[in-house]
Amino acid sequence: MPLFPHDFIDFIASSNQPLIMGIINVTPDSFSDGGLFLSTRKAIAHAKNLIDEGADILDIGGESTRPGSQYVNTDEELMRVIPVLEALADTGIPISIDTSKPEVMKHAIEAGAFMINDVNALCNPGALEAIAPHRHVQVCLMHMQGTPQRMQTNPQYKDVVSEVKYFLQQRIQAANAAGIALNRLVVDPGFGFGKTLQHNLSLLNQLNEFTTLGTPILAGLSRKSMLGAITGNNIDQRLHESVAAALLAVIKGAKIVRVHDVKASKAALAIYNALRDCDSQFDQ
Ligand code: 9MG
Repeated sequence: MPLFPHDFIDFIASSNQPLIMGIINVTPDSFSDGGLFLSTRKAIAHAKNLIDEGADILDIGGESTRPGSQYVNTDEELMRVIPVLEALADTGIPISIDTSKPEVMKHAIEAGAFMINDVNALCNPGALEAIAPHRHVQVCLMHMQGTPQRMQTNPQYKDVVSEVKYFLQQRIQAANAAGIALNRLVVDPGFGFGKTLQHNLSLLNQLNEFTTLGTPILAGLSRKSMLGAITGNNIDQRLHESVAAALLAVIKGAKIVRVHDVKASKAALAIYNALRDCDSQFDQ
């Protein structure tokens, strides 16, 4: 059933099941064989496929944030994401836009985005102000050390869990001070964003530490190099480890998992849901 804008915050808060966010990249990285028109059509077709597979939310991104990726200017990013967002508006599925640029945030919200997924945690000048007036819009504040271009060059922490948590706490406070209420926020420790394998594992293992921040937790582990570092599999062969990681993130407290492989993740989480429901019946 289509959601009305003001229902989205309730939808996230009240869902007693983990939610699956399907990833849609509208970037030349993923569409190396054609121009923007072809990329747009492929992205829309891919999005419809993920909806059929059971995605609860779609996250559309026009600028790659992979380690070493290059900056995309505002006009180019808008040309990539807005047509895809508009084409999906009548599907009723809540759309998140993965961007750190205030101008893209504003246009995306006007075009019907329910959520902004900012890997820069609204740190860019003007980002807090772009979001604050739109009271139906949810925001994901993600932690990153450094920038995508250089973040994997020797990341350092004394205590990764406390430092990431402290950063997210500060960003929650900044958002609240700008008029963005706590119920509009989601936090994400940013797996792979300026972190070694050991840092990522500590964050996953202690993900439930982040529940005390008072917001839902989003986790994105799908196909990431930390998984390949453990199994030795290439990026296009990381289905099994991605599903395992999504399931573990949920067990450790994630409410939303950001994934490429919706169908497989959905099946794994169905087992989790069945077990959790059986326990709650048992408890009564
Ligand atoms: C855009 N993007 C890539 N990886 C991500 C992750 O782990 N979390 C969030 N929120 N966004 C991500």
